[in-house]
Amino acid sequence: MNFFEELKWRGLINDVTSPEVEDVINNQSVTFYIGTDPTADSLHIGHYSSLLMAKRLEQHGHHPIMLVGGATGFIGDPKATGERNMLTPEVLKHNFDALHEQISRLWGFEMVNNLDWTGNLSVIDFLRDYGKFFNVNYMLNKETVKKRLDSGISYTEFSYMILQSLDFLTLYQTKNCVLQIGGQDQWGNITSGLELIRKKCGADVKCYGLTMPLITKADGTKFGKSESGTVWLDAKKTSPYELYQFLFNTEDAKVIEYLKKLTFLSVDEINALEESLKTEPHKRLAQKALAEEVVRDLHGQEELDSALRITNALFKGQLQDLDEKERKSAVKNMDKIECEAGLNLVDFLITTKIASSKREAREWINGNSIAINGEKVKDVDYVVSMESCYVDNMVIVRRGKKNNYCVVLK
Ligand code: 383
Repeated sequence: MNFFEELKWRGLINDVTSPEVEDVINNQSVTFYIGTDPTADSLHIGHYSSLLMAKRLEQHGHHPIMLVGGATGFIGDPKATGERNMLTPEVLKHNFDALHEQISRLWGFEMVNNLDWTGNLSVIDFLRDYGKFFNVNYMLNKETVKKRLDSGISYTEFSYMILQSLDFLTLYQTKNCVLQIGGQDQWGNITSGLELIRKKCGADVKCYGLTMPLITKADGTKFGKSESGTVWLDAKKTSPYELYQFLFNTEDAKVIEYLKKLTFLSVDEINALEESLKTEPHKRLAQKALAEEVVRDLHGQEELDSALRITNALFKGQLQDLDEKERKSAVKNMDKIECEAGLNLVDFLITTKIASSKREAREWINGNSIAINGEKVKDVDYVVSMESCYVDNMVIVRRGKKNNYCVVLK
């Protein structure tokens, strides 16, 4: 399998703008770029495979440029669901700085900002030098615009593709950047950039585009949302433990696809995991490998160890072993039950609806199946007070081997 074939095997190629792309990627060394807009102050897991693709190309000898759209962020790439809310300059600056820091820390790519070449462009120059090369009919035929014709699209968002095209042209002219990559939603923007380059620099210019398939869940919906919302790459927004859990819970039907797209595990390693998924699915070795690889890549070995400690502690009920920060992570996504402080254990189990009768509560306690914060409690008169808290004002109750409850004392 050559490099391009491996990318195909990983499911990372949706489309290319010419058959030459395969040779360019396999046998040449070129400068390419990928762009992202500062719509939030962190990338999310949906961006991750695209950035790993840039890393893969870099490892094969190509030079990546990461564009953070300080200009395009003001405009907003049209999305099918409707017009975007405009971000204020302050929010954009905050997001831009955060993304800049995150991307350089995680991948160390060379970075550019399209505000540097569009910030001082006058509207007359924009219309004469670039607008003139865009046929409205051509623009109307692009998927992203077409999808919005019924619901409506502002002139602002309609103009977005001209700005992204101007970026490709500028990077081609100033950095000899000959390839733009992006998700399949970027096809229209990438191809209109190529058109602009040809019109401005000559039809024989060798520039290319490559798109990657969007990652979906087994039911066809967008990948990257958990019960608690978007899965972010920033540990302050999504803890390494939450990320671990999110990936560990991947459906069997999707886990091999995600291993191919989101990790650097080799073809042989992934094939072995696929075999294990077929013959011993209960071991969840593929899910485990996926979660470990991604958490380690993004947050490092120490945070991975900590995520594993939390997972293990909740699984085995050995909660005492966790430190304060781990305890906070562990309880964050548990369902919370509220209860007053100071009840004896039997009344406590009933008020929290963990037990449905006093008899049941006593049976469980006497049968040694109730633990508070990881310690078995056999005394029916045990009082659940503020002193019993595991972290902040929360108590963890465990019944048997499977049920954990997080009770918030008031
Ligand atoms: C801006 C200026 C350029 C080139 C690209 C851009 C951003 C681009 C865009 N990208 C998405 C984003 O910002 O909207 N118009 O969130 C996402 N990307 C990558 C990938 C993806 C795309 O950052 O498909 C998913 O992650 O291309 O939706 O000159």
